[in-house]
Parts: sequence; structure tokens; C-alpha cells
Amino acid sequence: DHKFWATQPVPHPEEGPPEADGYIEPAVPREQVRQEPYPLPKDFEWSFVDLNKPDELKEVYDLLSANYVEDDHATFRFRYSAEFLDWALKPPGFHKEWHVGVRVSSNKKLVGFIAGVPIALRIRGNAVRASEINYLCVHKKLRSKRLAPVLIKEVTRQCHLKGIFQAIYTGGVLLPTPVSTCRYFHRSINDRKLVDVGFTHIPRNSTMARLQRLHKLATAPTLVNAGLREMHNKDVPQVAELFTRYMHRFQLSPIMDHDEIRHQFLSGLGDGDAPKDFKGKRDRQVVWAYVVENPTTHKITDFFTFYYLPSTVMQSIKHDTVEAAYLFYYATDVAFQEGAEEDGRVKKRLNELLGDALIIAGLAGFDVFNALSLMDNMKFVEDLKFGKGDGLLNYYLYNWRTSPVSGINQVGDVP
Ligand code: YNC
Ligand code: MG
Repeated sequence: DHKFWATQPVPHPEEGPPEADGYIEPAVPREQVRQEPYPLPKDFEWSFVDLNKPDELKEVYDLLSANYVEDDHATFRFRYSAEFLDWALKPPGFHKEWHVGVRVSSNKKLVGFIAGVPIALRIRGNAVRASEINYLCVHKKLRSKRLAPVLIKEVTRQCHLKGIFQAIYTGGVLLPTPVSTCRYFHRSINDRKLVDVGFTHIPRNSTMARLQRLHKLATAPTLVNAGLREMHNKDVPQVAELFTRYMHRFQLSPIMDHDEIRHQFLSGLGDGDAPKDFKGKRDRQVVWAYVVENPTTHKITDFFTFYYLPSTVMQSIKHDTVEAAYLFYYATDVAFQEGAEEDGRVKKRLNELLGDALIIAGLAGFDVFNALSLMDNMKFVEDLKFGKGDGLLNYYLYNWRTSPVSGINQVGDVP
């Protein structure tokens, strides 16, 4: 039983699919929202973290790099970089009141955190203004003291104060009640290292040399003559249009305007300068975005993006990080061609497109490329030699009822 979650406006497993989509609790005017912060245990105090201050950004980075999500075997821990957090937590229209910290009163040490950012969602036929909640973290020494529910209630109150009453969040833990569940897939690039750190194993009847041959990537992307290049600022309007159209394939997706597309796909770089070759990882680059521009019509026909999120290797002596790329958003206009789904053209194009994402990740020195079983990913993971992982990711909606978004091709929101 869930003492905390039972009190929250989330669907309960036994209630079954709703008759109609909609909120569970109605919105209330600002003055009816609780005005005082929720009480914390003595010795702790609330603190909005100001991520525009490098010192405070560093405090969040330090808390998460020592205490955030680990795999089931405590072998790896996500290590979101300060640049990543700066990008993820400051999209257009962000509120610093949604970057909620808990400090020890005596020495002001940051020991708890939760963050929300504004997001517009399309959930089936409804456009919903919501917050996306992430980076819930309590210091290891303060676990199981019911601090997490207080953090969740306080960020919820801060959302309510801004007129937002719905949220989306994801997690490996099973809570009431997932709207969808996705599986992780992993594409090995550096087999030697992945085996060394225990991320993968050499299957019986195989050898390291055979694995390396299997996963060997081309030395240049295949779509260069078709117009593959890094995305620039001038591409934002066309990419936004392609994104919006493509996302209508799915039941649940974000709605992004030009500023959001620019932020999501082109920042983390600073100045948006693009090198002409595909080699080498730029220092601290977070988001990687490429387009295919038809050389004659100059139309953007496709794009793909991925982000850099390393993991700390907790026990290996040889390596301290796994350099992982995570597939983010992509689209192809082949999907809008008559009959392209049925005769396999969509699948073929996605294989070419995301095959090039792998090649670019390989050239840049990534060790592994990860993707979830969402969007159209199941159309290419097998051909591109991704392996099925054992990790699952549950998707949740707060204060919104809708039938489960399940099956291939349904989720179009990438965490
Ligand atoms: C979790 N991940 O079930 P019950 S994902 C939500 N998401 O409540 P305590 C969680 N709830 O079951 P601890 C949760 N994990 O009794 C636990 N809970 O009803 C629930 N790990 O609290 C749990 N980050 O403080 C239980 O647990 C209650 O000390 C127990 O703290 C938990 O960011 C945690 O995995 C996760 O740092 C902070 O273990 C801690 O263990 C930790 O005794 C490592 O809490 C890092 C980690 C989670 C990553 C994520 C998404 C968070 C979503 C939160 C829900 C948002 C709702 C929407 C709010 C806005 C609404 C509007 C508008
Ligand atoms: Mg606790």
C-alpha cells in the first residue's frame, strides 16, 4: 500500500480505464492554493535553487552525482553534467520556484531536490499545460524518512501557485498508476569497455572479436550526399513544423513552439556553431542535432537528435564513466507519403536516419547508444543491433485520467 500516493489525485489501479479523459481534481484560483510551505522535519529548511548561479548549479550537480538514480545492481549511477542540468531545467518560461531544494539549517548543505519545468502536452485530443517533474533526490543518509512526499507536495504547491494542475513524470519505480511503460534498448559501440565495466557480457559461444565485428560502425554517415548536416538556428521553423506533424503519429507528446525547439535541440552548445566534419565530441556538448536538407529543394526532410548523459561506473578500476548517448526526438517526412507505412518505406528511412545517428555517436567516441521502446523506435532497434535491456521506465500523469497509452507507436514523449 502507498500511504502517500493513496492521498494524491492519480488514477488507482483498480478503477480501470475512464469513460472520458480529464482532470481528477479541478483547478483552483491562486488565493485558494495553500500559501505556506509544507513543514519540514526540524533541522531542515526550504530553499529555491537559483540555477543561474554557477555555485548553486554545482550544488545540484554534486547532490545528484553522488545520490541520484542507480541501476538495480548498484554498478552505474547517472551523472548529469552541470551543462545538462542548466539545459534541462531552464527551458523557455521556466520558474525558479519550481527548482525546490532542502538544506540542512545549520550548515546550508543541499540534501534534497526536486524540479519542475513547464511543458505543453498533447494527450490524445487534449492540449494540457503541465509541469514535467524530474530530479527528485534525497541524500543517501536521509532515505526512508518520508522526505520525498514533502518534496513532491511542495513542488505541487509551487505549480498550483503558477496555475498549473497537471504534471508528467517518469521513473523506474512502480507507483499508482503508469499511463505507459517503456523498455530500454542499448546499442553497444565500444564492446571492450562495456564488457570491462560489466555493462554487457560476452555471450557464450561468442568472443570479443566477434562482438566488435558485429558492432563495427561505418567511418562516415551514409546520408551526407542526401544533405545530412548539423542543425543550425535557421532550421528551427522547418524542424518545428516537421516535429509537430510527425508527433501526431503518437497519443502522448509535447507541443513545442520555435523557442522551445531552439532550446531543446540547439542549446548546450552556446553559440550554435557547427563543425563541418562529424568527428570528435565537442567539449561538454549536451544535445546533438542533425537535419537532412534536400540539396535541390532546400526542404528539411528529416532530423534526429540525441543527448549526452554519462554514467559513473561505481566499481571498475579501469574506467570511471560510461559515455552514453540517448536518442531524443526525430522525424522523417517519408511518414507523410501515401502508402509509405505499409510498403516499408518509413521503416527503411528510419533505419538509414538512425543508423547515421549511431555512426556519428561512434565517431564522437560514445560507448553506447540508448533508446526506449517509444515513438517509432521498434521499427529500427533490431536491424540496427540494439539489445533489449532489463530496465523499464514508467510514465505517469498527475491529476489527469486517460486510458493507458500502450502498444508500439503510442508514446511520443522522450524523457
Ligand atoms: C519516485 N521516484 O512510493 P508511498 S524519478 C515518486 N517518484 O510513497 P521516502 C516516489 N514517488 O508509496 P526515500 C519515488 N520514489 O508510501 C519513492 N517515492 O505512497 C515514494 N533515490 O518516501 C514512495 N530519484 O522519503 C513512498 O523515500 C514515498 O527516502 C517514500 O526517497 C525517495 O525524479 C527518493 O531514484 C526517490 O533519491 C527521493 O530514494 C530517493 O527513498 C532517492 O521515505 C535516488 O515516496 C534517486 C531517484 C527518482 C527519479 C523522478 C520523478 C519524480 C516524480 C515525483 C512525483 C511528481 C508528482 C507531480 C508533482 C507536480 C504536480 C503538479 C501540478
Ligand atoms: Mg526520506
